[in-house]
Amino acid sequence: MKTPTGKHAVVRGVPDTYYKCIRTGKPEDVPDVTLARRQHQEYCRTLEKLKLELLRIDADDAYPDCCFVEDTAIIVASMAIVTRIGAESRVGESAAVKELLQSRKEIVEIEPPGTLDGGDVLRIGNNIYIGKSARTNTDAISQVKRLVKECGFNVVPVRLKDALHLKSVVTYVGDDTVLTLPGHCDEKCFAEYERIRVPKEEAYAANCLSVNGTVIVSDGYPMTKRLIENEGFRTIPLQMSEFRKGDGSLTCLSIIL
Ligand code: CIR
Repeated sequence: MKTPTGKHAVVRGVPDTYYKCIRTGKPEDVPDVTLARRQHQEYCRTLEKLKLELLRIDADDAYPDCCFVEDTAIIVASMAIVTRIGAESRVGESAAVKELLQSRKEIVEIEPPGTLDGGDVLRIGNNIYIGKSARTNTDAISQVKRLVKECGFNVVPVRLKDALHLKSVVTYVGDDTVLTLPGHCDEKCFAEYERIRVPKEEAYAANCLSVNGTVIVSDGYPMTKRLIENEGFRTIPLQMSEFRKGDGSLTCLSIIL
């Protein structure tokens, strides 16, 4: 299978309240909203350079985490599965995304007691890997299984250890190759793919965004960048410091259609 492709990317602005986002880092590492906006702008520009048309949603100050739009919906064929995010302060973020997607996709929704964050969902061809995390529960995974069965997709639950989301520790690079941070999930789930292992000291680099023939990587992780390039992929590094402070990364900032 070749690298993932897309025509559109849903992105959502960084709210004034972003400094209050959910985060687990050092208390003093408060995200700088102005710098986060600059980094977000560069992210958007890069997606456009990669031939994605942006579908923009305004930031909402009521939701400090709303720029992490990936968590609000997953796209499977003609369907948009609107999630129920597993963090209470974020549940309302999905409404604006649902409104935007309804003219393009058939909308279905995760129902309570299911909770699911898009960051836990990794699609590779017909396989949909879903992390069982503190945010995503087995009820939601069963709902996704039922919803996608008819379209021929196979759902694989993946138990996680010490990771916010599945895509914090495993992402798809393309050409049947995954980027993994060892020790955080059962790697046997991904045995059918080539694996690029991220060195422990570059853990944050395990989240990359591969689209339209290029792999966007976080800047400042030279070993991982080199490992990806050695496999023949073209990379573009982006500064992500302010999203890292908010426990988010490259895939979190868009939904690719
Ligand atoms: C959160 O804890 O929900 C946000 N601060 C970070 C979400 C990152 N999203 C993602 O990895 N898909």
